[in-house]
Amino acid sequence: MRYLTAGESHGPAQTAIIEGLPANLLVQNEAINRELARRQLGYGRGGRMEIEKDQVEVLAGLRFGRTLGSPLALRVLNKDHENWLEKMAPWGQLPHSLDTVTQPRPGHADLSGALKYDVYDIRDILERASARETVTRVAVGAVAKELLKVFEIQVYSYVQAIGPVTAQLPVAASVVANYQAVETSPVRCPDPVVATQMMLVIDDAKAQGDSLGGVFTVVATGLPVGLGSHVQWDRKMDGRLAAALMSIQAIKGVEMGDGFAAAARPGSLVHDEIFYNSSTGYYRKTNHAGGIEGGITNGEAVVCRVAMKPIPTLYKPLNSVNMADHTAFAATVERSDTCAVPAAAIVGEAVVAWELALALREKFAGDSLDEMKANYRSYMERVAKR
Ligand code: EPS
Repeated sequence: MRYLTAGESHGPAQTAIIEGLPANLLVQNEAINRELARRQLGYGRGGRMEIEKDQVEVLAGLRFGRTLGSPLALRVLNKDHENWLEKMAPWGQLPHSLDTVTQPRPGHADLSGALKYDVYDIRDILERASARETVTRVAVGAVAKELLKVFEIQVYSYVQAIGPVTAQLPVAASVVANYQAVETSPVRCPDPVVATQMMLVIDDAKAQGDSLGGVFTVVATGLPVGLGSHVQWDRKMDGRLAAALMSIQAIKGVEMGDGFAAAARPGSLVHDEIFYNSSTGYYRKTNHAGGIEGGITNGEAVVCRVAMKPIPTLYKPLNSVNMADHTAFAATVERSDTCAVPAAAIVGEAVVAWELALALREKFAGDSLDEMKANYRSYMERVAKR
């Protein structure tokens, strides 16, 4: 199973093609749109989210809400495109040379991209580098979630830190047990007192023309033992999840389970002891490993913690150099998000859902959903007897 996305931030649409889904998977329009709406929420977004009301269109691969086994083609229109018809036209030319972007913003793909792709107008780079692309990742992730749900696998996310404000949260299993508190929080933080502090620092940053990053956690529950493999570097589940999460715009760090904190503790306090119960089989009382040992899921919840840098499009000027004449200037912009950590958490869910669905397809294969389910059942019966 694989997917590709295409789309520029102010172009006509964001598009994706998913290939390799089993036939007969039910995919609800509402399920995808619900995920798209969750991505649009979050305290600290800018003016663009007032314009967009993301809704998916299916162009191929579904009949009457069921997959055909053929490529699934998805499209989400960029409403803002109508304000960019001339500047983002596929044919013709830029109407005013003054519209050429030659001032790279620090922290963006602007400068490196313009040099690498040998383009004069930085817009050729920034349009695709934009986090608008995460719309399609969430749509693809929503389809992956529909597949995971058949196998009772759920994916959650919550925000632990925004800028300097960090919540002291219980273990992931406890947070997802009380998930309503996350879903109703404007910053996806289950502690309402800390959530208020987070909103205050976002307000402060906005007033100062600055931006804020943060830390979010993605949790997947209900996983079978045995997704991913120890046998080859590129099959390790933790490596694949880390790569997927790092591929999200502005992500700078990923931890599995206790991550960096485990490096400071002795092994006796890090490794999860193994127990057995004749009705439920092998289990652990702790989950420091974050659900993955040796690159293989161990049946516990998968827990990934992810660090997002502050968005680099700032109202506050930062020094840069004009590529047209090498003169120094202070970069300023007119529109940006102050903080997009809650939205990034939803994107994190989506890419984790995709990687887990991919690993599930590799393990249980099958051209139809029933064939995949039969493979899953026979494996689970065998595992239960060990
Ligand atoms: C983004 C800049 C902003 C964000 C955008 C990502 O857009 P604009 O330049 O149009 O103001 O709103 O995010 C989205 C459009 C979105 O759907 O998340 C950037 O430069 O990455």
